[in-house]
Amino acid sequence: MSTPEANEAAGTVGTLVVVSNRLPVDRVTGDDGVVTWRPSPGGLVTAMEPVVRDLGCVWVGWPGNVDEELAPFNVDSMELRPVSLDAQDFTEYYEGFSNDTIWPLYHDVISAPAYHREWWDRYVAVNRKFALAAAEAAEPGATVWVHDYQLQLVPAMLREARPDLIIGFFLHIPFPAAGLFSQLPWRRKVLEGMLGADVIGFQRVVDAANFRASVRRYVGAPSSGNVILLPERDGSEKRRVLAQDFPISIDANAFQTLAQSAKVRKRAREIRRELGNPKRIMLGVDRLDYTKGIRHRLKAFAEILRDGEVAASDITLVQVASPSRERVEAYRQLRDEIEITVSRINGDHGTIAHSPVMYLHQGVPREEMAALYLAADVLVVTSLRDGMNLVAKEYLACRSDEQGVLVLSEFTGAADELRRALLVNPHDIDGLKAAMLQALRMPPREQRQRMKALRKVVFRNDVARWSESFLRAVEAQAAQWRTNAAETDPALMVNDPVFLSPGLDSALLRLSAEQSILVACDFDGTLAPIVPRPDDARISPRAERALAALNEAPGVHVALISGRSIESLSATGVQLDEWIVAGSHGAELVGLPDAQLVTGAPSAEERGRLARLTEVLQGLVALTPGARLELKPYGCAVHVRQVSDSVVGDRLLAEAAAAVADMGEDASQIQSRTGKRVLEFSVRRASKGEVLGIIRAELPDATVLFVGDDDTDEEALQSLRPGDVGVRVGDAPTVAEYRVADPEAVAALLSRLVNVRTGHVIGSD
Ligand code: GDG
Repeated sequence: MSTPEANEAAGTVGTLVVVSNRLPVDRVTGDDGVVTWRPSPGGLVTAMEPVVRDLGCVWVGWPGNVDEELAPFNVDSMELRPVSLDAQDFTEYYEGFSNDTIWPLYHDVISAPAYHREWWDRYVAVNRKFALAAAEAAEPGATVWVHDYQLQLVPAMLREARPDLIIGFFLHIPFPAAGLFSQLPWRRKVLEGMLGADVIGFQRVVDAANFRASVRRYVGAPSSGNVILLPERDGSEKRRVLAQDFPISIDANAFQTLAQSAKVRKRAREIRRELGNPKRIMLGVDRLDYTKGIRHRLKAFAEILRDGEVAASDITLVQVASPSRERVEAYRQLRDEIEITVSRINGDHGTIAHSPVMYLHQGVPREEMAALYLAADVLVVTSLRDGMNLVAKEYLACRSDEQGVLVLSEFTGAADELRRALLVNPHDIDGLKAAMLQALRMPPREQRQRMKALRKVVFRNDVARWSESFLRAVEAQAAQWRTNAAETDPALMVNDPVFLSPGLDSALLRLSAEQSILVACDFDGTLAPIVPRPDDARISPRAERALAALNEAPGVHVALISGRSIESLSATGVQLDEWIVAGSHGAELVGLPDAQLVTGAPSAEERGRLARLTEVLQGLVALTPGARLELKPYGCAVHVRQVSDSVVGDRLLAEAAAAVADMGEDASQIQSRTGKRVLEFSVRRASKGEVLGIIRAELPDATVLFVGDDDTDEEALQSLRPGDVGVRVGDAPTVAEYRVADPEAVAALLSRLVNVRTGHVIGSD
């Protein structure tokens, strides 16, 4: 059971209740007839297991056999509450409406969805059964986390039965575009069912956006950023629902540890040997499902062999296809087609000693999976549509040797994060063949570079972070609901003392719905109010909290781009560890996701020039009381803010400029920049615009918000592209489209972005 401490850490009240179609366990009957339960395979279970292991929970679900009434029982830290389904429930609710209506419809109608009214009726009835079981299991005020497409009506039913509960709903599969969703005869009822939740989580930004668009169209509820405002209906209160992406992940450390164990490593070597030591092993692991693109993969593989690009004797494609939904017609047909294709490939290209495709229509134990991941030179994921695809992430987590190549369909949720994989459109068989060949021939060095970057993503966004951010969002949303904040229009939701112009506010709303966002801010005068002594500058606490919340949000990166050196930024006490930080106007750069680009120390030539520059300026500055020379890794800055007579200060700046211009050959290599009461010289050419370009090259899909107050920020503002949002602080001339008055307004702006992106409120200090 959950401990109060653990629940408090997750922000939940009482014991967490998880509701999913299947209980996360399979029955095992021993030779002696004794029944035990073991965790079952599958995406949802793999993802939730580590969460539940740490927190404990009550789990409501179907145990897997029809017509069976079971009393609640415990497995490890879970109290399992079985929901019983009869044969007709199974046929109509599970195989029918869930897997033959919703599943194909939500996966872009790869297979035609069937619409039957009796299936729908049964879906409603079974959803009610689950809702009642959850209502019975939940303590007062508890958090209930409902999962997936089989239970879309449960949130509203549960809210009706137990208005005291806090409800989260997570959809593991894609949510289709409004044009497709509109086919569903019960579309409004399904939307209203999901809207019973306080937070609705999706895998991708586009899924959440599709959902909000359908809600707008069929429920008539507008949204502001990620927040949907439900109208009053039948005397019910106005409510706000957060519909946002929370990309799921895996317990990366657990997979890594498993793959590093001596037993699994030995087994990986054995697998290679048992396959006859082929030069290359390619692996596919999927539930046998038409969404996974297994046919496309086999077709491309067969053509590679046919074309003689790879000798059949040099390669084995291991295809694990775990049995799934075997009574649904589309799945039966698929199995037949795949098995015919596999035999054909082996018949055409195999020998007595070697079959190029090793096909396993069976579930394999987790250890064996890890060994397969380790043995595989290439993992191929060719889904035609996939909510996330955990297999891709598991492969990466296992490869601590930094070898192996991931070929990944761009139609998976995972492709949004795993940009350094070889991304493919599986419908384009020539493109897929080319990517497979590139993967098979990739030099170890490039494998390492890509694998390193990809593993960083998986380890950073692991499943603990996923569940934590989801549960935190549910809690935050419910807290506001309880304090009646729901009475307020979302556009005015944060009762902020600072007023943002309507134009800027809509730009933030638009930005908040982008897939990937880079929030880049200058420091002094933007995040930190200008103070007489630069050493005393401090980031405004509200801005810092807002940036931390943005950095935590999926798909958002935070960068600080300052004229200060990184050392001097650190000395102000701002926490830089988690952010991308460009110091000295971009001459220094750390924290990029790829971690390749960290600027090196100054060269000998730069050091010599810097010494000469410092000497010239020190002499001048010493003569003017109040003036200060700031030493930086790549230059120095003459500050005159504290020179009491501004004429004297200006004169010093002019003299400094003239003295540097007189430095002979060095002069042409020194870059100067004018700031607010400061003149800065640098021996390495850099600019905020250039460094913003370097950062965004690493985050090619990101839409940028840049905020700065200084003339040096104009270079960055000038480099913005259509769709980006540029904000200048203060009233100096600017190319930026928007303005705010001061750092307090910047903090309000960032808080607004947090609010519309995540639903969290960052109050004013
Ligand atoms: C749904 C969404 C989303 C599979 N065969 C065996 C086995 N597995 C494990 C894999 C992986 C999981 O099952 C499959 O997860 P996927 O994400 O690849 O796909 P779905 O089952 O379709 O899952 C999907 C997911 O939910 C989570 O939200 O990513 O998009 O469709 O963990 O390792 N595990 C073992 N033996 C097998 O034979 N031990």
